[in-house]
Amino acid sequence: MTIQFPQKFLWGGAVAANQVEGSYLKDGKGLSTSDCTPNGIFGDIIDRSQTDITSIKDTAIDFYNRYPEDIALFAEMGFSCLRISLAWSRIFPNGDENQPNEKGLEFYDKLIAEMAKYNIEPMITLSHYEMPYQLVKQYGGWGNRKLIDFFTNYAKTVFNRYKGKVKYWLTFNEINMSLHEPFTGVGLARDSSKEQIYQAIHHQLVASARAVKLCHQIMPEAKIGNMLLGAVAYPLTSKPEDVWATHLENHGWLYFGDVQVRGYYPSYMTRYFKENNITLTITEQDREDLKETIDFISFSYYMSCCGTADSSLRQKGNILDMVPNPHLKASEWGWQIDPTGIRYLLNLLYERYQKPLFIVENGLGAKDKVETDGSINDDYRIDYINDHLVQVHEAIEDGVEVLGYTSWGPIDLISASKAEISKRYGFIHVDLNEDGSGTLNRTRKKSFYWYQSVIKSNGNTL
Ligand code: BGP
Repeated sequence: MTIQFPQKFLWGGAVAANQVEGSYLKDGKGLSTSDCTPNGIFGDIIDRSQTDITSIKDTAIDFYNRYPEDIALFAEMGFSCLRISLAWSRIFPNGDENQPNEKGLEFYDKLIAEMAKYNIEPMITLSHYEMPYQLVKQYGGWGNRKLIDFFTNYAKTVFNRYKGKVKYWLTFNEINMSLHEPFTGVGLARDSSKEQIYQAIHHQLVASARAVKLCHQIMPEAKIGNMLLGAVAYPLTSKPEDVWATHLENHGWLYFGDVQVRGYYPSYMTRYFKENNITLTITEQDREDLKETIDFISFSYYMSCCGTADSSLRQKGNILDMVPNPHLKASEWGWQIDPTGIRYLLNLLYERYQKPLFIVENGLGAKDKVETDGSINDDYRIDYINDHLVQVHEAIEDGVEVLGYTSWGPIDLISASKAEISKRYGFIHVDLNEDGSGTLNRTRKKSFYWYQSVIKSNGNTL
């Protein structure tokens, strides 16, 4: 079949502030929760205001200073969209100020203007795995209802600043991840009770809905979506108990989408809360706020997993605990490779919600070998993305409305889970080693030219 993506399909890449920017205290930026997990989101939580240590994230790939060169390289690949995130702690260093840090905003003014030079549509995530650390220390993170107002004030500030310049917005990155990593997700201690975590998530869902409302009021022409970790599970066997366990497993992440698209908690969650003695404080105003729903759904997809009634089969995955699929191969990091899964997920979400979808993360983390002539022949990365994009096209043929595709880490960046640089996703190589040494020079990998031709042909060279 000749492959052609829709005319206005957006092609590009996605990065997150704390994984690329560096300059972690520059120009008035406050400490963020990400700064306090120097070894990645599953590593130790360290109060950096008290302890003098360093992290590879402090400099990261120095995007804060090198963004003009990087945006030019993205433009050379033909990007029509770039997903970035704002570091909330650059704009509100402590999170609870009334007035923003002008210097922090100026950085994003320049970054957005740079994208505009090349007609690259920015997509902005308001909170990607970080928040001002002071909000955790002083208020107890999202466990405190006050965070709804702080977040709303932050959202309002940036919506007013970037109206007319930024059309695509996302509220919280992988909002369902909080169930697995509560510190990074909602600023809670890892040993928090289920009730505390669900309450904090509730506050975040309300804050998200309030941001959606503000976005609609301030920028009626813009579109705002949620962001889910697309952790789709297949039944491990056809045993009815495994099929049902899988159904429940999928509810564990779909409920976020259900609240954000439908505007209320689904009945299966009411039952789950009741059966697990979880009592949430949900006010009438919260219920009203939740009714403001998103315009599109975005998600990350790296792998699928299996559901089973036998919980002893669970293994520690990288981001999630999961049951591996015996029919799939895995990456060097144990992430199982399943291109069909993205077609399945796109169809599942579209049938469930009938809302446009945006794939905002997908890609292969791998170790790259730099040849003596400096070239990097990353055929494995090309194969991974090629096979996934073919399935995205299949889903479009199935009738799913897909707005665009931003591959994760189009330039090598610091990994979220373990703060490594050797787990590389980029089409662009960054000369940086695990010990922080390296020139930070950027070079084009083989996949750079491959993705460039895919974009130029609108998918025809897949
Ligand atoms: C997603 C996060 C990203 C990103 C990606 C890959 O869960 O939204 O921030 O890093 O996963 O994960 P990792 O960096 O651990 O390979």
